[in-house]
Amino acid sequence: MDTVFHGEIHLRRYLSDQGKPEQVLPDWTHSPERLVRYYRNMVLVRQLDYKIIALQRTGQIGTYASLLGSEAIDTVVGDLMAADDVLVPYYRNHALQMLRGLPIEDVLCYWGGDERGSAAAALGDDFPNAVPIATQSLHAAGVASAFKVRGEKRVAVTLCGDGATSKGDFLEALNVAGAWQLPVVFVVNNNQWAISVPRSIQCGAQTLAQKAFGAGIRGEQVDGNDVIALHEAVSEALKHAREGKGATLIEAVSYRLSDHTTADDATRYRASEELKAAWEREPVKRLQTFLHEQGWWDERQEQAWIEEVGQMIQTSVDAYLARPQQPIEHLIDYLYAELPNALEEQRERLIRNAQPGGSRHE
Ligand SMILES: Cc1ncc(C[n+]2csc(CCOP(=O)(O)OP(=O)(O)O)c2C)c(N)n1
Ligand SMILES: [Mg+2]
Repeated sequence: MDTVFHGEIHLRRYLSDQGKPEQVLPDWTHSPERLVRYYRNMVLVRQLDYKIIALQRTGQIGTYASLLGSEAIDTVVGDLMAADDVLVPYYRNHALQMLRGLPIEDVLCYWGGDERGSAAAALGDDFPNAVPIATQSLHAAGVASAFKVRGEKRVAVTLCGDGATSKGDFLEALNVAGAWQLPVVFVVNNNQWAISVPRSIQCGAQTLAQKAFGAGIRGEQVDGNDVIALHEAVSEALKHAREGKGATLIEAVSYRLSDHTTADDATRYRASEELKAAWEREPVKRLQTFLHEQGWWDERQEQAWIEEVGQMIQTSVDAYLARPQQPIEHLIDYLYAELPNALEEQRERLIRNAQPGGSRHE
């Protein structure tokens, strides 16, 4: 019998759980600039995450999906994408959107149920968050098709969760990306949980990266808590796509350190030992330890940075809270370019019935 297909999935990893190099590091890590930038961004978005949860708990923002545990993935992808690439995110990518230029105030608006957060001018050609699982994978394939047809050297980058890879939309997107050699990068944030469903019962495959094989595109696994490994994998995937060689699927193995959202209580279905073990390999501490060993981190700088980002976040929170309430018709205004008649009637009714002075987050 002849072997007609041979495939292997590699796991890319440079830093151990404790932040120690496990193999020869790439040259760019020999100077601090980029690594320190990665670290500072991860500290910023983690501080923001804590703040948003506090806002939700005090009724000042809506249901929120924490980014805790995915700081490294968003930071590296956001840093490496070119300005004119297009990001097609899911609901756990606000750190990445911020790196692409979305002001914190608009991030807060989105989670506060204010449509203006998704319509922000700063998004440029980037898409707003997708909440319907895996639909964004197809949108990204569509964007990449347009780039290909127009002969533009741009890349569509899309992210989704482990659970999303079980959806038909995701597999269809991979398929067309392979069939048409599209300039698209699929990044799967495998945080081990799809709400209360663990990775082990979501799919029979050993890795999610191997789903790339069925579509004829590149696929690899990377330690999603290791910025160096992520940097290498994402750079290669972007380069491959930009050179017209086609798509890549990167499975970034991470862990959801938070509840699914603020509407969830993970203690009801997840063992505390598992969470405790995940905190031992989380991305921020791992990079901090590495930087410390290089002499590129100290406690004094850390405190100064935390204070600086704290003020930055507070200024944005103040601006968000001071924003005039969005008009009620915004519920409908962002749905269609041209409103169908039935919605036009509903819109008018909404305006007629609007209570003056209604509270922001009832
Ligand atoms: C089409 C669709 N079905 C179901 C849901 C409800 N839902 C919201 S999040 C989620 C789990 C997603 O898990 P995963 O893809 O692993 O992403 P994570 O939230 O863990 O980052 C589900 C089923 C939805 N939003 N959209
Ligand atoms: Mg998940």
